[in-house]
Amino acid sequence: TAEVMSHVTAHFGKALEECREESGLSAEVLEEFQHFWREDFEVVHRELGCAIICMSNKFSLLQDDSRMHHVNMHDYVKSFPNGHVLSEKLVGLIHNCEKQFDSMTDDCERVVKVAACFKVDGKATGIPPKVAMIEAVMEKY
Ligand code: BOM
Repeated sequence: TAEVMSHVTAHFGKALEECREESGLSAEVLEEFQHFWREDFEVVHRELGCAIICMSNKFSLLQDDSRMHHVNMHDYVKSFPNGHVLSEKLVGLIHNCEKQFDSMTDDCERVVKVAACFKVDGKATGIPPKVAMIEAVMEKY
């Protein structure tokens, strides 16, 4: 599933540049989206949450309340090679994280918490791709 996740990340990450201005996420914090998965990258900046919302909206992955759109996320992940082996697991992981931070009213702050939770919980299920795996598939998207 790290292999599948490398495709999802490569594709999703292409939307970062379109979202940089409106999210205010500086290149000093995160230069390329695939570095999200680096062990030493801390998922803490509010601007990263704003960027993830903006990027997700490019692919209709969120509902109006900035929570995950389960059906669209499932279909999005399934659209990648072997995506069906990851789609349900990913939706479950993200939803479980959303529930933990549901009381947060600032959408950007909440989404960066959900993303950090997803990164931690994903480790237990072998989801995190190596940056080199993502780079290997970048050219496909
Ligand atoms: O409640 C908000 C839901 C936000 C969903 C996105 C969380 C994970 C984003 C961080 C990692 C992304 C890597 C690939 C794209 C997955 C959709």
